[in-house]
Amino acid sequence: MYGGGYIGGEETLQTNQDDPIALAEFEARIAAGDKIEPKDWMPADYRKQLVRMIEQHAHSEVIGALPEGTWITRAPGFRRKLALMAKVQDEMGHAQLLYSAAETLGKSREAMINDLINGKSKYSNVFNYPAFTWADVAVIGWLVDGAAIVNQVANSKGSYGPYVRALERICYEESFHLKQGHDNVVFLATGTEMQRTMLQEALNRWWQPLMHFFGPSDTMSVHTEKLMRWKVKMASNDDMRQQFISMYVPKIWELGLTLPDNELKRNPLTGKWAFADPDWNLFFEVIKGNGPLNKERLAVRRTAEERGRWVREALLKADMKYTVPFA
Ligand code: BYC
Repeated sequence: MYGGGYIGGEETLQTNQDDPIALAEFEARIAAGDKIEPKDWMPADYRKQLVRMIEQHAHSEVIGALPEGTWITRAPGFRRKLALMAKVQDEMGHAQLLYSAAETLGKSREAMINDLINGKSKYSNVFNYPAFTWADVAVIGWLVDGAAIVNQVANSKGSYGPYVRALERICYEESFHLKQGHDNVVFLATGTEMQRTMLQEALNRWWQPLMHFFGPSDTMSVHTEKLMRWKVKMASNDDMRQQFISMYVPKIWELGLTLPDNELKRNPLTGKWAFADPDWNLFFEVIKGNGPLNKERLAVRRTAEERGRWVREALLKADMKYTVPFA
C-alpha cells in the first residue's frame, strides 16, 4: 500500500495513519532489521522526519562544496587542484543521490531547492564559516569529512532503504576525501614554521564548529529519541561526538598540533573523553541563519539557481519534444 505523504510539496495524511495495527507491523519490521522501501506503509511522522533529515543532508553537500570550491583556482599545485576538483564534484554527486532518496518520499526536488534558497530548510552549521587559507581546506577534508563519516557510517545501517543505499556509496567516496584531507594536513604539519602556524590557526577556527557538527547534546536534542526508535539515526549526537573525539584527538596531538580546549582529556578507566561544553547559543544562532556566512552562502545558491534556469527550461522542453512521439 502506498504510504501517502507529500504531494506537490504539501503534506497530506494517508487515510489509515492512525491504524494501530499498521503501526505495530511497521515497528515490528523496524525491530527485525527490515528495510522500509518507498511504497511500503510508513507513519506520516517517519516520512516527515526522513524528508527533513535527508533534505538537510543534501543541502549540506551543496553548500559544503562552496568553501572548498573557492580554492580550486588557488590550490597549491596541479595534483592538489585535480584532487580538490574531484572532491567538490563528488560532493555535488552526493547531493544528487540524497535529493533522489528524499524524492522517493514525495517531496519534489524543486520544492527542496526552494526551501534551501528561501532559508526554510537547514543545512550543516559547519559550512557557514570561511575557508581563509589552504589549511582550512586541509582541515575540512580531514576533519569535516572525518566527522561526516562517523555520522554516515552509523546511519548507513538504518531503516530506510533509499537513504542507506545512498549513504553506503557516499561513505566509500568520503573515505577518499579523508585521505586527501589527511595528506594535505600532514604536508602542512611537517612543513615550514609558517605552514604549521597556518594549519594550527585553521584547526583553532574549525574545532568548535566541528563539536557543533554532531548536533546539540542529547539532553537538548529534539528528534533523537524518535529517530533512534525508528532506526533512522543509529547513534545519539553525544555518542557520535565521543566517537569522533576518540578517533581524531590522538591523531591531531601526534602531529604536534594543539586544540583550543583545555578540558580535553581521556579517562583511562572508561575510555570516555572529557571536553568543554561547546557554546550552544552560538550553534543555535548559526543554524537559525545568523552565522558568519549564512547570507553569503544562500546568495551564491540563489544566483546559481537563477543562472541555471534557462538550462533547466531548455532541457525540459527538449525532453518533452523527445518523449511526445512515444507517449
Ligand atoms: N547543523 O534534534 P536534533 C558533508 C538542527 S555534509 C545544522 O539533534 P537530529 C560534507 C536539527 O536539524 C554532511 N542544524 O536533530 C559536505 C534540528 O533542527 P530542526 C552533513 C543542525 O536531526 C561537503 C535541531 O538542530 N551531515 O559531510 O536528531 C564537504 C535539533 O537537533 C545540526 C548530515 O546532514 C547541524 N550540525 O540530529 C565536506 C547528516 N545539528 O530540523 C563534507 C544527517 C542539529 O528541528 N543528519 N541541527 O529545525 C543527521 O545525522 C542529524 O540530522 C543530525 C542532527 C545529527 C545532524
